[in-house]
Amino acid sequence: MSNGNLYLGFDFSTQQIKVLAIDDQLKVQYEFAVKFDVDLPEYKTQGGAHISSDKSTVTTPTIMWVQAFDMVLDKMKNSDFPFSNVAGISGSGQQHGSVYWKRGAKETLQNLNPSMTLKEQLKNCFSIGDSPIWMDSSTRKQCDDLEKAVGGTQKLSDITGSIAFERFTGNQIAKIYQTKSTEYTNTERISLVSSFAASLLIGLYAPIDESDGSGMNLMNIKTRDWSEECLKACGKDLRERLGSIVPSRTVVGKISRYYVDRYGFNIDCLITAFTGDNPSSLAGIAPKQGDIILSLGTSDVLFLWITDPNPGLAGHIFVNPVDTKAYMALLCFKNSSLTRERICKEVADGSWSQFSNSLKSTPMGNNGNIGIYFDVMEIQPLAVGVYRYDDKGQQVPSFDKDVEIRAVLESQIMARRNYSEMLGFNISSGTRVIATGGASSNVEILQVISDIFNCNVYVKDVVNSASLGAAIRAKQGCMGNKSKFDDIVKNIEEPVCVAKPTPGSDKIYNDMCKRYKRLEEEIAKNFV
Ligand code: ADP
Ligand code: XUL
Repeated sequence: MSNGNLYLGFDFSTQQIKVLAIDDQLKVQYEFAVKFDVDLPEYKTQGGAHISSDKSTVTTPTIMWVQAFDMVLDKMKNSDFPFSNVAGISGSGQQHGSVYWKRGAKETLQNLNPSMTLKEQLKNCFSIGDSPIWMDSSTRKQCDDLEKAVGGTQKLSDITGSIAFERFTGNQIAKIYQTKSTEYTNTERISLVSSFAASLLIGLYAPIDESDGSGMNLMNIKTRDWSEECLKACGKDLRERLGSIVPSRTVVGKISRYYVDRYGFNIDCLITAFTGDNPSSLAGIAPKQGDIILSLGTSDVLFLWITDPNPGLAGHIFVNPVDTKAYMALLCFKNSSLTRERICKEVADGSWSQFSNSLKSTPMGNNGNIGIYFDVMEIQPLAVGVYRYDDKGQQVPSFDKDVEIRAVLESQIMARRNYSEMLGFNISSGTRVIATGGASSNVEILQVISDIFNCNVYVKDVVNSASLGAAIRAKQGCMGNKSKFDDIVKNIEEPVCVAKPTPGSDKIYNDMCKRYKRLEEEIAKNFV
């Protein structure tokens, strides 16, 4: 146990609230969690959410988050957690979700009584009791309206970093404005899940940070202010309801007296703006400028640290949470591990070592064979189906087992590279790909990634990267504006290099990536 400073990182995620405490060396000292389905069964959530019968409307009771926050703090108290050692706190929240504070709630938030729980005091403070969350997909109409209002799909992406997505907050707010006008009129502040959680801690409405603010289809990612056109398209007097936007490393206040009196926090404990869980994960992995993070979990997610973004129709551009001048891009691919797993089952008896042996026994470029496997509708491109082409570009019904295995991996990784480049990422020989998640344990897969990206691949094992990132950002907040993120994380465990490009790989894959792109474009034409 440490007697020195501690920094807390909360993660308000879909299924639970997690918190971890790190010391000045960024070593994790404590961890606590409250799981919504298990610890708060009275709300009858499934995976932390209520899903409508047609599956399109997905919400979470706002007050459940408040009660879970009471519970996690009580758990810490019952474990004699040294609250007085906490110098700083930050956090992350599932992105896009929104909270609607009722007129008068500010007053309650400012005058919290330490002898009562937050839940008891805030139960009547929300004008909309059920917060829409990122899994919601009920706002197609509002998305279309927004794109039209600003002059088209690409125009919206140029302004906000993303085309209109159903889960993005502006579209969710527009739906509430249109369908629940009394409640909307009664709302004095709209928070994101992240800024809502920070508000609980400072006892005031916390501003939205630039990075999570980028996931709303409302913020201009260049000026980092609300876009007047987008605001106008989504609701009346929205600017006043959203409050200001601040750089992600801003200290938004000191901890509210409530926590000092009730739990023994230090009165000088600083709260740094909370951000989205994906930006926070970027901070937790602590990359260097120019790194690519490739998370190979259920879905493959790419995080890119970029300086010169090129927002398009695919992916999202967010403001970078740790480097105020930079950006991060996020790309999520649906046909990832589960598709690899299916092929592994079908042609390699479900054995990853057989899968790896096939990769070793086939040449880079797969003798010109390319297979595209979209078992489910892909996000980019919007397309579904399985397509195989031989070296002459002729479609063929099947491949040999070893060719099939190399084909699924090569096409997936070529897509990851192509879309990174399309978003403005410049892959150079010094670029590092940092792989995390389940499939990053497979060295042969990492070798293919190294060959296709033509750069070294590293692995880093970070559990809870979002809450770790939050705790690191809490320290960053305490170190003041002049401190550099790189200095703060300089002693953190470095990723380990596990694969280097095979000589000659660039020649093969530069051409093959272009060929793959053309094939993908052809296929996608059938789905417009
Ligand atoms: P999530 O965090 O999304 O639940 P994980 O990061 O735990 O997912 O990754 C799970 C995936 O990792 C599985 O779907 C599986 O396909 C893949 N995986 C696990 N081990 C290997 C391996 N040795 N080779 C390739 N893929 C693997
Ligand atoms: C990102 C997204 C999810 C949520 C949930 O755009 O919708 O990753 O942040 O954690």
